[in-house]
Amino acid sequence: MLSIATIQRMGSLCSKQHTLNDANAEDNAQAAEIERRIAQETKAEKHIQKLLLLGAGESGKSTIFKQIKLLFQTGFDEAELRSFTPVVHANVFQTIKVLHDGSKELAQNDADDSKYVISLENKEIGEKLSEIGGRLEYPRLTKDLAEEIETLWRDPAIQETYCHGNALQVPDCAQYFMENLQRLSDINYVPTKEDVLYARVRTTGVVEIQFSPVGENRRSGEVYRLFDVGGQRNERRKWIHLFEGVTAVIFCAAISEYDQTLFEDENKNRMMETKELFDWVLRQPCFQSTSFMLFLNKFDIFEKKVLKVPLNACEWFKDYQPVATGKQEIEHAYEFIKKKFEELYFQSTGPDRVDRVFKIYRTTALDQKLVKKTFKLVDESLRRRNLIEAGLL
Ligand SMILES: Nc1nc2c(ncn2[C@@H]2O[C@H](COP(=O)(O)OP(=O)(O)OP(=O)(O)O)[C@@H](O)[C@H]2O)c(=O)[nH]1
Ligand SMILES: [Mg+2]
Repeated sequence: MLSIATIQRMGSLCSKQHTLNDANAEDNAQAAEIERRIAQETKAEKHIQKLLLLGAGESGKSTIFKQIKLLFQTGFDEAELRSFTPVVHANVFQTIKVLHDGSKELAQNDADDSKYVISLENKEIGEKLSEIGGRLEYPRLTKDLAEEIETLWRDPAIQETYCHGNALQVPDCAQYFMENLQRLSDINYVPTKEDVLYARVRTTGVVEIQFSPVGENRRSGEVYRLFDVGGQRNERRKWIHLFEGVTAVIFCAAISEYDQTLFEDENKNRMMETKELFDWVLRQPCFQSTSFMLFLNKFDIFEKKVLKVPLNACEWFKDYQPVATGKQEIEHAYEFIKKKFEELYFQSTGPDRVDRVFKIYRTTALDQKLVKKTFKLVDESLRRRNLIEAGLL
């Protein structure tokens, strides 16, 4: 429907006499403006579906958010890509500090401590980089610093620490950035799309985008408004303000984190925190008829880890029994976790909510094709649900 103001403006436009070129130009500009407004108003009339990304810190919410921006919205222009340079460089300094300080800690605690002792010639570099990594503001990553970081990264003690770093807070982007130090320290460095997806920055507050997943075979799809929030404990009190009128919660659970502890509380296992958080979200009165899309994320890390670290490192998975090796074992372990979440869902879903939609997806948020495919399924499921609610199915 057009607004009265728009119709009035159209009327005055139609009665104009087109004599001069500049008058024509003005008319064209006005017509374009009207078209823009009509498009805007038509869009506003459509029912906008509210989607909420929830989950603990580092579960991958912002990475999914970035992918949606890349897939269905404007993507990142050069200025936006450049704005990630300090984040990428910060991730490099943070990583090397965690590994350096962690190796010292492990060397003290472990009986077989020699494997964590940094070689003599790298000791000084290590102290210097640890000091830089502890600063509030990091310097730009120069070629010289990158070289020193690379030297330390290659030190066997640091490699050993990285392999046993589950008790430390090593970011998941560590290896990727360490393997790209030369490129990242180039004077003309501009982060790539991949760098942006790997970049880790803790979300504080709420961010949102509006988009429509227009597919190849449809001219216009649903309009979604997607909200990303911070998942660490002190961020969660902001969530509640967003709980009204939510079509679907996309809950991210990082399944690779079953042997890790929280960034904000090193005595708490990350998977146990996710379990309690999912349970809490499921029981929220506002979500009585909200759909739940559970993303079992970080599958790429999970499939490598699960063959080395037994699932029962986590209390929730104490009853896990491995059955095979290789790919078969990975599938078995994944299905076990999926079942645990299913059980939790049904335990935490009261009889008054049995008709809400619950779907589980295996995801790797860094994998664009997979995220696209997954979101298509989410979209289909939500559209189907709308038709059922409208009595059309
Ligand atoms: N390998 C791998 N890394 C991932 C995946 N998903 C996210 N990451 C990385 O994990 C880190 C944390 O991801 P974020 O998207 O920032 O996590 P978040 O849930 O938004 O965290 P908060 O904002 O603190 O709540 C980033 O470095 C991501 O690149 C995944 O599926 N696989
Ligand atoms: Mg985030």
